[in-house]
Amino acid sequence: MDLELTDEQRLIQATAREFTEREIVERARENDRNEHFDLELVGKIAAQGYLGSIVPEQYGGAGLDYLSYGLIVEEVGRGCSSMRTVVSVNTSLVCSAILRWGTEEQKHRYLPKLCRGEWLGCFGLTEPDTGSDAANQRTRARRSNGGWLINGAKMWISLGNHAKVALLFAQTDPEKKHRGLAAFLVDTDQPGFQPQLIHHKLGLRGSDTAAISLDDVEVGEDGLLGEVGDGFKIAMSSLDSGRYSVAAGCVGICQGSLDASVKYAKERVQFGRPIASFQLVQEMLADMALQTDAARMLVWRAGYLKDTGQPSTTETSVAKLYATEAAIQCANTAIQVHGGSGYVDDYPVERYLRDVRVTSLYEGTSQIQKLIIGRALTGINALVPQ
Ligand code: COS
Repeated sequence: MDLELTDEQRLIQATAREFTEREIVERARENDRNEHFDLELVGKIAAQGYLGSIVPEQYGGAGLDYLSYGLIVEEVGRGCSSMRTVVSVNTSLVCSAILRWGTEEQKHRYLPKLCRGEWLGCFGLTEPDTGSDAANQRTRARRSNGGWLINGAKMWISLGNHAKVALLFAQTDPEKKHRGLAAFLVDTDQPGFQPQLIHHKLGLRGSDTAAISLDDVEVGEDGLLGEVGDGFKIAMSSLDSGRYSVAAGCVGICQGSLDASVKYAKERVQFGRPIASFQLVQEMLADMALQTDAARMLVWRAGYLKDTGQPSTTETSVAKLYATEAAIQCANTAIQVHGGSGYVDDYPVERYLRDVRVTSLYEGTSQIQKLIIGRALTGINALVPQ
């Protein structure tokens, strides 16, 4: 694996950094304060090509490699995790699934609009009673009039109130357990699809999160993604991409926490000198730098494996586990460096901490990532009674 970025990747990174500074950083605090899902900003992110960067150009995407996608997500994640969530969900959870499992007709119908941001996509796997045990879907799909009717409920769905297309997972035959699951591309503009905005979140207040009830939601046969029975694999393959994207965003939070802390420590004077000159402060900065580097290298490795077509599920879990936990620690340490100033939103670090807390929960908790890694090491599935 070559650790040197290509000239093109450096340009992509620099462009994403400049765009984030100019457009995203400015608005992140106000959107967080107002719990505002900033559709205008989403439009600008789409215009940059960041909603479909790994989608080939023939389907309206930017046709970039995973490493480049990770560089973009890192920068957006440093600026605003709420906007990073839009990029991750639309690109990794929805577009990557259509790209891998869709028919040509489905790819042409959905991908260009999703890449342009004309439509947003959401990913409906989690339910009120179904989180880590993703195979245990309570939502049901039954055949009706040459199509399908879906009934059930989804929970904690990012973009659920604004998405035009929902990738919904549902059980078609409970006897078959995970092999009965199917994935559907559902038009959200129908009366049976009822999203409700979730308020008062600890973080990601500038993102749109919904609880969705599904009451006889209709979808034609052409909305079935893959075959009946592929649903669980489709969900897992989306999460292979989504976890990578979350991890990359967390590298951005690590870097943002470190940058803010170095700057503040050099400016803040106590005992007659900048606090950056104290060994215990330098120790905090060094710990953050270490975690930032390690998280980034793990993300790059996962990206490299994806770009070279190698299995990457375990390495993606390693990257996601490490980067999310590292980012939580970096954001927390950054507040320690900032002291009282870090406790209010004059500086980005308190938002970093609130925003990052969810990353060790969603797209697979840290405990789930450890079980995936443990299973790869031992060959034993800890979720199945031995
Ligand atoms: N890509 C494609 N297929 C995969 C896969 C992947 N990454 N991981 C597993 N599969 C396949 C397996 O090959 C298996 O296929 P067969 O039916 O042909 O045997 C099938 O899926 C079932 O896999 P497995 O036995 O590993 O499923 P488990 O029930 O043990 O669940 C975990 C595995 C726990 C890892 C899974 O349920 C999970 O990731 N849970 C967390 C869910 C999550 O992240 N939720 C957040 C939603 S988004 S906010």
